[in-house]
Amino acid sequence: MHPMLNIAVRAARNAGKVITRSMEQLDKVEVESKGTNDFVTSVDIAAEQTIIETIRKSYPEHTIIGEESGVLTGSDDNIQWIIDPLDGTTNFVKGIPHFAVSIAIKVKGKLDQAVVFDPIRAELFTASRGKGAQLNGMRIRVNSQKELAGTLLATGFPYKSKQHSNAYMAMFASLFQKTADMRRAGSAALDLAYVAAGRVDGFFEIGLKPWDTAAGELLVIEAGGLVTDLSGGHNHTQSGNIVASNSRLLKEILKDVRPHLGTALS
Ligand code: 2AM
Ligand code: CA
Repeated sequence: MHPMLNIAVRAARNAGKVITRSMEQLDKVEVESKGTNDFVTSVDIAAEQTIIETIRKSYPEHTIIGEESGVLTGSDDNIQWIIDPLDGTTNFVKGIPHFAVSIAIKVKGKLDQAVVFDPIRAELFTASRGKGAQLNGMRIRVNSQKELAGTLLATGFPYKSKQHSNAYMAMFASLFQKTADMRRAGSAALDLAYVAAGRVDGFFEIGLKPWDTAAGELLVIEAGGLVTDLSGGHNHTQSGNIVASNSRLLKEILKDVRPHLGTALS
């Protein structure tokens, strides 16, 4: 295993312990509102702190971008760790056991290593640039489904950007007519990991942040899939609007998404 991936896995497992321990005493977890429909808990902060400490022990010079801490610039800005300590915070707060720790490493702006860890199921998704993607050490691949008929797509609702509700619902309605069914499980990092593992055939969502998707994106690419924005371009990290699937099915998904983009989305 790549030495940086090794540390990322250690950091994710350490954060996982913080999260599962707190889950047993959910009544003691402090929940604060960061903004409309946006929560942060004492656990998000503690888990992020654990990850940062684990990284800093081995790589004090690297830059770290965390959902809760923002940018911690190191002396070597060529290597950036992009971390979401608890993806699926709403699930966690409600006691729904579906969330993950997401850690990605970019080298000179390119995704290089990725970990998505589901501490409840002890499922560790990993990817290294050019070396494929794994679930608990076993190679995973995206599905090869070519048409929407019979597919299961994962998605998330734009709950923090409700101005896009109508456009989103129109995309959803159009896709729903053609697919077998949809899943809205509440963790974008796990949705992408599930695309990589072939558990779902594709994923689309509006208004995500870089730490929600960075690790999942490398998982999907290394599992043989493709990640684009809603127009089929490569602006998804900036826009937060994302589609992931195998390349054939992704084109089919875009056909139902594009007519509803309007001017504000891409
Ligand atoms: P979080 O739990 O870390 O906030 C739910 O749809 C998933 O999307 C979660 O992964 C959640 O991450 C993430 N998410 C973050 N911002 C979002 C937004 N503006 N709209 C929808 N989902 C968002
Ligand atoms: Ca997140």
